[in-house]
Amino acid sequence: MIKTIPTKPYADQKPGTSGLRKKVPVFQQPNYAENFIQSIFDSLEGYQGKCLVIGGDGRFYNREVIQKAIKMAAANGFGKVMVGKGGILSTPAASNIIRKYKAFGGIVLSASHNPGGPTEDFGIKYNIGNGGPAPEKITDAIYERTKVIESYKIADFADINLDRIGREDVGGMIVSVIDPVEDYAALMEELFDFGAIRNLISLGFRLCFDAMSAVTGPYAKEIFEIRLGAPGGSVRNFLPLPDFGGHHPDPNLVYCKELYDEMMGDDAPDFGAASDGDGDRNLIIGKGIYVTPSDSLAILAANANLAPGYSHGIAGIARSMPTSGAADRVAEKRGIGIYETPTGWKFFGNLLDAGMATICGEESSGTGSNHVREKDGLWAVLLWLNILAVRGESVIDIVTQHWATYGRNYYSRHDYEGVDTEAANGLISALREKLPTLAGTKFGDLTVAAADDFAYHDPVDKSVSQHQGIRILFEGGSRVVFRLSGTGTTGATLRVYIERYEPDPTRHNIETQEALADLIAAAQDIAEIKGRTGRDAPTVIT
Ligand code: VG1
Ligand code: CO
Repeated sequence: MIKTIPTKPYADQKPGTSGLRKKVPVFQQPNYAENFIQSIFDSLEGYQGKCLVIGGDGRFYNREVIQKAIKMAAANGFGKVMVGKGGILSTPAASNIIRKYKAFGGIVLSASHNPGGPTEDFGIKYNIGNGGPAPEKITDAIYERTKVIESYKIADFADINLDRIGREDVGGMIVSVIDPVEDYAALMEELFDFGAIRNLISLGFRLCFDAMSAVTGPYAKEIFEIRLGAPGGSVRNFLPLPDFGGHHPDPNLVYCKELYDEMMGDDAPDFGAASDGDGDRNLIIGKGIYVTPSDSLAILAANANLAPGYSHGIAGIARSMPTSGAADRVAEKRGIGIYETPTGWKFFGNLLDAGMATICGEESSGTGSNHVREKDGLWAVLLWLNILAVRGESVIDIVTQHWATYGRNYYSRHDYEGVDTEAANGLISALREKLPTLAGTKFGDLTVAAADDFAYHDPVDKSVSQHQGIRILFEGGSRVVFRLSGTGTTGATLRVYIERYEPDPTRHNIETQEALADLIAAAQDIAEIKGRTGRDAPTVIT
């Protein structure tokens, strides 16, 4: 039986960088999740009888919303739902399932790198048939719909048993509960030389992967310990917990400090890695060296041909605007395309679909390729392992050789989290006002060459996205970028991205913050960070 339930719009359902993210209690308001899900369906056309993929990162409230989404999919006329066992599907695995089984689209329940639990974060994101996050045209339509929604449709049947793999017919719609890991692991075996990696590990190479009590645990156990033969215990915190064990599942140097310290110690394993809440981010640390995500993107792109999935080379590289230009130098040398997009994976979809880019990346620890349409944490780890196995060198050697060949892009991001929203907006608008007068201005020894508010012109669908970050470019190629986060749920987060290019190999061993000190000071001055936010120092430095 299908019920039509009257509802009232909520004014705050605008999707951000990656779907709608709010605190759990916000989602628990009457009809809040239902309104958003119905608005998704109302913004789509042609899904009658088709398949919808549903899964999430296992965080608190995941199962409840999955049950709602299944019943609403049935009421709205989907023919089939594929859902991960236990409600689990990592973001890249969901993308793979959508593509592999030619589903109409998918609903991914995650707040990614944000904490989970009864008072923490939850999120809902819609992915289209190519497996990627819905483009802005669709997310804008969803938002418009949420503002006027009057009712939603839901079918009246008992909850699905999410813990048993199998198929159920629920009043005309098939619900298929699938193994969340199997298809993903098979795809990884196609792309990478598992034999070579297994061999490396059998020769004593030690790897350590921290799943941060989030979604990658079951994937990493299966892939690293079972298929690649890493000793038991190589994968840590492998049990997905609804509150991630109280940790912040963001794989950066602050929240993975323990792993970092271990990797810098005398008895460090050869390779350390971690992923985030929903499995699309990666942290790579070699023995004695942290690999900046922007460098990792460049190194993976430069060496991808060593993995079977990319042995014919790559067509092009795409990076988000705030990501360092390290990848640009690889593209230039190889004579392949390089694309600069706004922050957020949804902007890569068109380039990947058009075959213009093969590898994409963001400074925020996101790297991926055309194998799915999301960034993919374990993919990045496996590509690193494949490269290490073929080259037979250490991470630190590979990175330093890369710098010697291409030069080094010193890079850091400073985040000011939980800043007063008005103060943050004021800071950005003041910067915007200053833009026309900045060129030629001096900050210490630095002279501003150009300054703008980044706008992206999508070369495929010709859409334009404005206001994607304030860029201050200095003479000599250094730059600072300012933007506000679109994934946070408490106040505002100011992100300051700082970059300097250094071609001289004798100057490649400076501590990053020191190498960037004058730019950091200039960023302070230009944006009046302290005066406007009251903050002396960033909350997170990556
Ligand atoms: C952040 C990152 C961005 C990433 C997004 C989603 O967005 O900067 O690069 O694509 O998170 O990542 P923002 O708007 O907060 O800067 V995930 O792993 O949270 O889905
Ligand atoms: Co994520």
